[in-house]
Amino acid sequence: MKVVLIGVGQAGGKVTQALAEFDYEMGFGAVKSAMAVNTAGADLRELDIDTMLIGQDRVKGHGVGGDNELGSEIMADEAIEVMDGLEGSLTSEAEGIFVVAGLGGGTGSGGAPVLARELARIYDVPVYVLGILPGRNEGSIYQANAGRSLKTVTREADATLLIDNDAWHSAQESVEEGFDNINDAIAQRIGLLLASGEITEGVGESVVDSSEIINTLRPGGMAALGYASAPASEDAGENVNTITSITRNALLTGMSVPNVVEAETGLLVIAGQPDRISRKGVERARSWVEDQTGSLEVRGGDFPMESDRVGALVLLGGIERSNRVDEFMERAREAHEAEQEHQRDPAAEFKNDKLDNLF
Ligand SMILES: Nc1nc2c(ncn2[C@@H]2O[C@H](COP(=O)(O)OP(=O)(O)O)[C@@H](O)[C@H]2O)c(=O)[nH]1
Ligand SMILES: [Mg+2]
Repeated sequence: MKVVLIGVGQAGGKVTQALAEFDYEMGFGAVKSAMAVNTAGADLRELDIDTMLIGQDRVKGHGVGGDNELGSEIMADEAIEVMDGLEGSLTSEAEGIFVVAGLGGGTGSGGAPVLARELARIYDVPVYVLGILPGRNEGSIYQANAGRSLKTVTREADATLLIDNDAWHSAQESVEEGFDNINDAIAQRIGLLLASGEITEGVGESVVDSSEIINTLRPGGMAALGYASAPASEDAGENVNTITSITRNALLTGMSVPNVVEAETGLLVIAGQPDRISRKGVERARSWVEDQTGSLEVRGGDFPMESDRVGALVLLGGIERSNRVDEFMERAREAHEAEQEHQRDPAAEFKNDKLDNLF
């Protein structure tokens, strides 16, 4: 699937760059262009893709802190300039636009929904948001920001592909230490998904094409991606169980949003050497995904590539009703309420021993 990427904010820019680099290094050619937009000049200077500084008149290149309302105001004022900056890259070739952002901060959190809305007004191709959710250990302001942003972004984007920062980092490292590794994992997995719709060599009927990705994201709302891989035998007949077990791992332990069980749609992509991919394994794996998610619309396809491993990518569309998303929204709501309470309850400040005696 040929895409244009626009990163908004710090996480957005870094993940966009990681995706563009992975696509380029692998020679896939799915990423047609990549640009990063930010209110913080310092964050942009760390990138080597095209960049655009916005909000200079208001924050003078210093960023918006965690103020996502300011982030959204600035984007509303300058979305036209941002889109002008993209003009050359949004050729007739692009099949979709991905706005990439961390939803817990300020610039990306506030800016991504506004930019998605403006892009959707102008372009016919679908506008998706690749949204990063803060991990459990991030502060309550991040949770509250992300909750608010998630609501808006799912309304404005054609679909929002979510990645929980707790999902794809190894247990040994903290989220902060692990950002580069998480970004690499995101780049590889999303990168493979996009590339899977691009392979035309050695095509069999079973090869994935872009429209299957688009159709899987068609329900809108929230989407998630899972991945797992394992060594493959040279004999396809011996890989039946390998394919079913990597599919199970992708869905049960490898999802970008953990514990998603129900989905409206699914796409199962099996990546590997064509003569190692067992048709029987693929069919079994696909009907298992249908059973597991309750979806009656699970597509399937191969992604032929040179490797002695096989990989399973599971894209799920319309995941609103998952426990993990509910849990996140609950966390965000609590954080938001705590913040409100803090702001509007001056009485809380009088609750100390000295004053108790006065009443
Ligand atoms: N996966 C990932 N998350 C990040 C990275 N940098 C920041 N984040 C997370 O993204 C959210 C927003 O932070 P940031 O992008 O710095 O905010 P912004 O620059 O104001 O949009 C927070 O929840 C961060 O924890 C990164 O490089 N990778
Ligand atoms: Mg930051």
